[in-house]
Amino acid sequence: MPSDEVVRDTIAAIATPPGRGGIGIVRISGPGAGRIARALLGRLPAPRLAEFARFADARGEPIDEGLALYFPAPASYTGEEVLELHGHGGPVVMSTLLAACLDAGARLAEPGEFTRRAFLEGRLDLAQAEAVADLIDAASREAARSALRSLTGEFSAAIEALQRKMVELRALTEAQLDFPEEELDDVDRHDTAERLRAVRAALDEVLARSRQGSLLRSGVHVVLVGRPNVGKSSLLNRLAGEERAIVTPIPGTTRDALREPIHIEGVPLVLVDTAGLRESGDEIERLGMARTQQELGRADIVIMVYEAGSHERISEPIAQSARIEVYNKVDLQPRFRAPAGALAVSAKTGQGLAELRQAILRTAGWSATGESVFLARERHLRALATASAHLSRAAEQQASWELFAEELRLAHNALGTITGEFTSDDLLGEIFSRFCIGK
Ligand SMILES: Nc1nc2c(ncn2[C@@H]2O[C@H](COP(=O)(O)OP(=O)(O)OP(=O)(O)O)[C@@H](O)[C@H]2O)c(=O)[nH]1
Ligand SMILES: [Mg+2]
Repeated sequence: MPSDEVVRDTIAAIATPPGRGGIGIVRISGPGAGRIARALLGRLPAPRLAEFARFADARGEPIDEGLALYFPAPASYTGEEVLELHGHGGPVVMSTLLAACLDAGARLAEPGEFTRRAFLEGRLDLAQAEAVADLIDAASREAARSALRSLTGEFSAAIEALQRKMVELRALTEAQLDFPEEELDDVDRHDTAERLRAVRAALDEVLARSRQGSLLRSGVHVVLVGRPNVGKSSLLNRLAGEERAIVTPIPGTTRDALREPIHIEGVPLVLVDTAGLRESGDEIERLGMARTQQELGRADIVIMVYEAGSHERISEPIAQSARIEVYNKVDLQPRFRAPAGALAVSAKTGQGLAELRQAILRTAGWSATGESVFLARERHLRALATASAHLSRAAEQQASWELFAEELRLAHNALGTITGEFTSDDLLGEIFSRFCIGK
């Protein structure tokens, strides 16, 4: 993306999290960074060398001492002149240091503004900029690994490879536009059809890897439901590996929905324990059951828990989310066989729990193929799906080169929104406003 021609102001923000820490960093970016260095440190530090310095305000009052790092443009995070002041990470020190930068001519950065500038300066494409936020927000090791892959450009490279194939195909078809239809021979048609097939297959593969990766971002909602006392809370505790929910032999123990974030093989899930469903019960229990219904509305996966050997079923209609049927307490019914498609488990002994974990992952759409996945966002999935729809329309348009080329162009543009080649200011605003200040 080309840099916009406006002269930018100089921004400053505390880049480290609020609170107390050994080190706190104030980051400054923009054409005035050098001037601010002179104002606070009395000199311009040597480029890219950590220098010990005293930080003082405009009246010469000392604020702190620490390291100063100066990056001349364009070799910096934002591509602009950048100054980092590493002081002691106390809230008072940091806000005084920041105030001194503002006095010296900087303005407070908006959320995500450093990364937005990096994007505008062409240091990162849009998918990489998003990966910065995803890496910081990663909820599991697996999510962090995938975010890092996007940050280093692996996802963008896959998108660009698809775009290149589309451009080749467009060039080929647009050359045909100059000839009357009847002069085209079948060889050309066959060749384009073959190439289109290859692009579609490659796009489908990227889409599959992205769908998988999107699971690492979103955190799948898994809701445990069943009649009272079947062992829902016990199963939650088992899956969480901790005694989170209260378990008693009294039916109706769980009154309120309890959410517990867990990981299975690095995939983040939110496990929700609910109040058991039954007709009777006091007012609290009825309110609890109303919450159960709410949770069901939000569920990606519902785990229906039954007691092995019991014929009690849930009478309430359950939302049409993907479901897993589980028969618990099989330790009490050693001869019990679960019906086809259902699992026999014991929260007490742990029997069947590994299978349950695998079933949850499978139902969520996760397949451990060993193939690296892309930590895609909803926005990316939509763009890929749009591109895929245009390609399938192109496949139907082979009688008309104009329409065929047009569908290819639209598919190419849809992919361009991922890396930010074609994006509106509104979209940029929306993406970067979700960052924290200082990123
Ligand atoms: N033997 C055996 N007992 C179990 C098993 N799972 C749960 N229990 C017992 O069954 C009783 C009910 O367990 P809970 O986990 O509280 O059941 P719940 O479905 O959450 O019940 P409510 O919150 O009342 O809806 C407790 O006494 C548990 O110890 C199991 O796998 N085997
Ligand atoms: Mg319970």
